[in-house]
Amino acid sequence: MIYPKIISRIKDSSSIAILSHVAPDGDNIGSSLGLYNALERTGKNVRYILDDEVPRLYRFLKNADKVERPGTWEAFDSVVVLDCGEPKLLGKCSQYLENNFIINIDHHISNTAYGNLNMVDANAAAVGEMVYQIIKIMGIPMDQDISECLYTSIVTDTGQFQYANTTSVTHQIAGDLINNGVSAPRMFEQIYQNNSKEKVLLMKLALETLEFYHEDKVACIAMDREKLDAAGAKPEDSDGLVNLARDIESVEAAVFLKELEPGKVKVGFRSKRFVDVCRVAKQFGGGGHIRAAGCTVAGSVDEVKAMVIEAVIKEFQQGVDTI
Ligand SMILES: [Mn+2]
Repeated sequence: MIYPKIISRIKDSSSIAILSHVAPDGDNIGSSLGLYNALERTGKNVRYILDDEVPRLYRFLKNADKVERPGTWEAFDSVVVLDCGEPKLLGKCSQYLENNFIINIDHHISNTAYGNLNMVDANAAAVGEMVYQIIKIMGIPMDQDISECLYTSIVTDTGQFQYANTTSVTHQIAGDLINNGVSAPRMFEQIYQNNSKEKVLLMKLALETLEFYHEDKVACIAMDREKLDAAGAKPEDSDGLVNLARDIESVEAAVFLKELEPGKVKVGFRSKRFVDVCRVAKQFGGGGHIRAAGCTVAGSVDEVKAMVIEAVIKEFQQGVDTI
């Protein structure tokens, strides 16, 4: 059990930096701001440093405007890294891992245990669940602001409570957060009924690229720079597009390709019941979860597509039905 060591280290630290990965998602922002708000209430000198912008959908969370961009290296009593499988995903914030005490709190099965203290629980639905436990054990009151942050973390990383990572504990925590002031309908409206026009246009262009493989069990969406630019979309607007391919009756595994720049393609994988997409992503230097993973691959969109689709189809022979 690593919790007690982490809790005493946090208690003994007066200056604390919270870091998480670039291309931030709801779990990353929600768990980081949840911990930030909790530690701020205890009077600690806490900073949340992120090498990216807070996506528009999450800016309603308390103190989202306090998120700082990385500058030059600084010393902290502790650096808490949340929801981040490996240091390279921190972008310029990886510099703060040098000569600082690192507390690594994560739920990615591919986590490389790069911290001085590591709390990696691949069964946690979201890092927000782990931060919830830490805040509870520290005895910090779970107010509405903290609760909204943690609820955002949990509702986004469970796909609105639909994935197999959602346990009775997940629902119990969500229930407690509602008891502490979260309005679930308000959160859903804020996060899921709030798409920009550009994002919906991007969905339309994405569906034009939809292709099927392996007797329609694999579906793929591929966005080159031309399409991404035509929609006028922000980088975060492609979050969730992979679900358009996954949520098709015949499909077990979905692949989403996004051209970051010529010769560099970001790939997202999702599966439903038996294909281990984390194993696929690892073959290309990435990682993640069994049902949701990603990697960044060198090559043209068409070259990368051919490679990753072949790898996904091979993985079908290994799969064991888990539902
Ligand atoms: Mn997460």
